[in-house]
Amino acid sequence: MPRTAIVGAGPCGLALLHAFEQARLDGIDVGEVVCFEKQSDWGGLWNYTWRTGLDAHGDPVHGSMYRYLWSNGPKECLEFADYTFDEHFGTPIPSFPPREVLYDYIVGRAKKSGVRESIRFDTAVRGVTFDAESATFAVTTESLENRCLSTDTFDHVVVASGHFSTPHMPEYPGFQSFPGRILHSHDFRDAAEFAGKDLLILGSSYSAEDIALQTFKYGAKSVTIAYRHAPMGFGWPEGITEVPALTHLDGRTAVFADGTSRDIDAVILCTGYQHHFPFIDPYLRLTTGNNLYPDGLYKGVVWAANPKLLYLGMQDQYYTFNMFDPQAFYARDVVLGRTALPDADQMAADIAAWRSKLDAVSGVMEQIDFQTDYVRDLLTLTDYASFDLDLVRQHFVTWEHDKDESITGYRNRSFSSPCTGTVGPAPHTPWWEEMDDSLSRFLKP
Ligand code: FAD
Ligand code: NA7
Repeated sequence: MPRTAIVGAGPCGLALLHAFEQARLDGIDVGEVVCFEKQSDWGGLWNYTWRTGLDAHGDPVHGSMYRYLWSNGPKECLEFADYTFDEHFGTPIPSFPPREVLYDYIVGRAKKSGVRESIRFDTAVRGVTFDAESATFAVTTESLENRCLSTDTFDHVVVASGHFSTPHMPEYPGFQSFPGRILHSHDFRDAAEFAGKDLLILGSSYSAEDIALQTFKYGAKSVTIAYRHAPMGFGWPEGITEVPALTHLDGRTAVFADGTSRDIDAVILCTGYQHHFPFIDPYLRLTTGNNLYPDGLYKGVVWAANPKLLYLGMQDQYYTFNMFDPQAFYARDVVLGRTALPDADQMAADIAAWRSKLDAVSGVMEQIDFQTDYVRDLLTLTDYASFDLDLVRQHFVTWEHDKDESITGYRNRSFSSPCTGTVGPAPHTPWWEEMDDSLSRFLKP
């Protein structure tokens, strides 16, 4: 039976372990499955760390999440179809939970499926090479506790190491001599640090949107967001403004493309992340920017150039856990030979068809439809539990409209579960006034 290595025990790695466990429960011999996780615990990005820079072992810190992070989409749009929020919490909860609540939910399913013993914690994957003769991978890992390297042979490798961890950090003229702090959103932890400050944020996507709101909510004096191509255009509270691209800093003065300028105390680069896989041999390595259908992956999962290598969760994400799950079930079936792959030409044609469909996509609503279609395609290929995908799509559309209506109020809205129909109750405190992001506070009736 096959030996399978999984890199990372975040939501994607845990989804795959769960998928293998479901097959095992059905009496299928899944072979040997080992998940290597460089952190001491599971949950990936949801496993919050105060650390920035290097971790306790001298590796780059994986975590990019920060205090006061509430889900940026409705929880009903990410619900596990085979482990609902109702099952986990035993009572309906509001639609936009803070990080600790979602972490609890992710871990709840992993505990229920009993997959912890398949994970080797504090173990970093340092090398993945393929031997064509034996058609196996040599996976080199480092035990971070004793610094021992060891190499094992596997038939399949599944990369689930995430792609929102290695920052993309552009430099602008004047950064070198700026007297304040310049940091990337990857290193942002506590909004309260910026209380009383005039802040400049670069970028116009999710991190820029949320960190602008967070810092202002927790006391920043002003927040200026400089966009490169187009403003986000939300109805920001007074004190947050969007301006055209930064041209340069002159001392602590930021100068923008329209000739205006502002004095600022700190800069937060919300400029995105790199897909970074230093542990994989270059010819096996996925090379892509952050988009909805990375090139080279059949069904968004199988590395077409060598189908014994698979990647999970490498797409830009509207859908998250309920996309990772069908990906994981599909990956499992490919590994176990329960799903036959077409020949190389057919895989290339399928990838090309999705990529050209993506090229024609314009605007947020079409992006949502594209990813919905992708998830729908995956669901037809797997025995993952069914859920009302059209309702999830509709929720995403409503959510986008809610944000346009009120960027500080959209997290007070309620959505219905695509699995159980349960409607999330309104939160006891409007999000804009809620300062405490703890699980106990959120679940308080
Ligand atoms: P990760 O969560 O990144 O997990 C990857 C795991 O791989 C980590 O545990 C890491 O330690 C491990 N790893 C990496 N390299 C190695 C190695 N060489 N050896 C061993 N282990 C390794 N999604 C939502 O649904 N809702 C949200 O509100 C939301 N907010 C977000 C906010 C921020 C700031 C960020 C950055 C992302 C957010 N996301 C959100 C998206 C997030 O990407 C997914 O929810 C999810 O965490 C992705 O899971 P993953 O398993 O692919 O990757
Ligand atoms: P994204 O969604 O990849 O967005 C990156 C943003 O950074 C995007 O708006 C880019 O501008 C902007 N960018 C990139 N390079 C530059 C430079 N050189 N100057 C100015 N702006 C730049 O990353 P996020 O961190 O926002 O979101 C990632 C995940 O974290 C997401 O899933 C969330 O849930 C949380 P562009 O739009 O291309 O003009």
